[in-house]
Amino acid sequence: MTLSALRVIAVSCLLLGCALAQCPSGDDSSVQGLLTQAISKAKADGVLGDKDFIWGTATAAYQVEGAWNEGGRVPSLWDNFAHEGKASNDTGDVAVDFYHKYPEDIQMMKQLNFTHFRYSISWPRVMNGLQRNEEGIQFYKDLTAELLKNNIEPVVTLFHWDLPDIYDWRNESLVEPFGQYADIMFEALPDVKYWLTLNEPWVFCKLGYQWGVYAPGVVSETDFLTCGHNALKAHAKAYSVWKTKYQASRPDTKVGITLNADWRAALDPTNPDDVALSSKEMDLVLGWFAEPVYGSGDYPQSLKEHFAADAPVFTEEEKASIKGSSDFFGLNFYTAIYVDSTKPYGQHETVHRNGELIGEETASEWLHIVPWGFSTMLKYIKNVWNPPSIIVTENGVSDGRASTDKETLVNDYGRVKFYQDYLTEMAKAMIEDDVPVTGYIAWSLLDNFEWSQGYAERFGLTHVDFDDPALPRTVKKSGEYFGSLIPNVTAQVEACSTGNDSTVATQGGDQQQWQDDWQQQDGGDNWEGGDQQWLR
Ligand code: GBH
Repeated sequence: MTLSALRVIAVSCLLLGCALAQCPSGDDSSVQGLLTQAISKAKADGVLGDKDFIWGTATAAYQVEGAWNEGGRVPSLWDNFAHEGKASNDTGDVAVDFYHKYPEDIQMMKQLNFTHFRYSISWPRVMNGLQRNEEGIQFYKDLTAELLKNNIEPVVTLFHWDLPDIYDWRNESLVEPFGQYADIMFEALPDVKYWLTLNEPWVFCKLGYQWGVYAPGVVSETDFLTCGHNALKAHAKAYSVWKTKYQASRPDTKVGITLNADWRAALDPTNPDDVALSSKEMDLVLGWFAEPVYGSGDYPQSLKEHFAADAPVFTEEEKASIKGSSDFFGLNFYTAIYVDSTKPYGQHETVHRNGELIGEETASEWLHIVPWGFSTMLKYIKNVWNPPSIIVTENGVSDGRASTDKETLVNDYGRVKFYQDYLTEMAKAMIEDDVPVTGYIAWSLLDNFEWSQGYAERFGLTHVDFDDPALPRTVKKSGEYFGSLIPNVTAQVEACSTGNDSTVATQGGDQQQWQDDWQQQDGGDNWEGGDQQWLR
């Protein structure tokens, strides 16, 4: 390094704070060090191809857009459900007004150094029945153009639960219209490199058509199976439209589906019945959709046996169209639960083992912090389906119940620790078990409409003040954390591949610095297992 280069570094370090980006040694166990090793390995193994690792944040149309009756948008099932007071008496009518504020939000993503942004298209905004709504289509063209102008790549979901209210997932007649809708959007957005057809069919089918806690609020013993069946057909339809009309001219673009599941762990790993039941539960949750798409083209055997005569049946032609209909494995991962076979079926899930919680509580009743569940899930997916790549399309944690004070919510060191611990597990699965993760997308960019919980649970990397009609955004500590992590890891990966160390000016340091900050803030509280009540 020349003397003048050293001077530049010294000066910028004084002004901005800096880190010397070096290729970490194999025993560097910091989050940055592990991520660098993991991503460097994915590069060397050819898993990433000629692409860089995806670092993104996510939102979904109904949770952020608002403008529910503007620009020719027609009602969705969620508008109706919320207007009936079924979402904790909140609605997405205004949400966080992303419809009008997206240019400002894109500047924020850019400032936080994200390379990708996952958004969803509101079907009822772009189509009124089978009619195109040009104003709605234009909105997504503008949004996409603004992202690209700022060097942020869109990852676009076609369906994140806001079904036009003329449709019903129990009726196969929506499969064709979904294909037409997909066709219109593929055509309208030629620069999009990543498409997701459906977000979490398990959730919108089970919660919408069995338990009735999500729109359309149907309570039934079997309708969720019909929903899932049509969801798989609709997904396959969109994928086949893609393949026949667009794939040849856009060879660089990938299309897939994204699935969720909580990891199911045997309550007593030495009890074969607990082990067998947890594996069956994985089939019923993740295998229900993953086995048709990434495996045999058909439902898992255990699902067919479990539902017997109620299990829907695919034709051979349908199986052939569903099998292989996703270019990558999209995974939304949050938490884990235990399975206790000594309890009656249906009451066999528990979060306690010997009186101890599986993980720390959060503002969401269902979400306990279980970092080891993440690596376990990633390894499971690799072992069972061996996909060419896995994109983590959502991962995040909620607060907002224990405190509603803005200062407290913005200083979300508990969320910083959540991300550090989950990212550590992801990196380890990539390094030690060759799990081919090619991207990680945090849920969510913004505090937003959390479905049946309304605005009470906050998942954002940025705070939204819902009491101020202007809905101002404030970056939280967790947002800042990504803002420094992403360029640091990217520079280190670069240093590993070229053998040249480089210096990057950063806003913050590695894990130790965040721990020190938190301890100062919290009056010397303990980073590991301290009093984190305020996180909830
Ligand atoms: C994601 O689902 C969604 O894609 C996203 O829109 C959402 O904001 C995010 O999670 C955070 O929740 O208590 O029985 O009603 C994650 C999986 C499964 C989590 C259903 C919430 C509710 C269970 N979701 N679960 S229940």
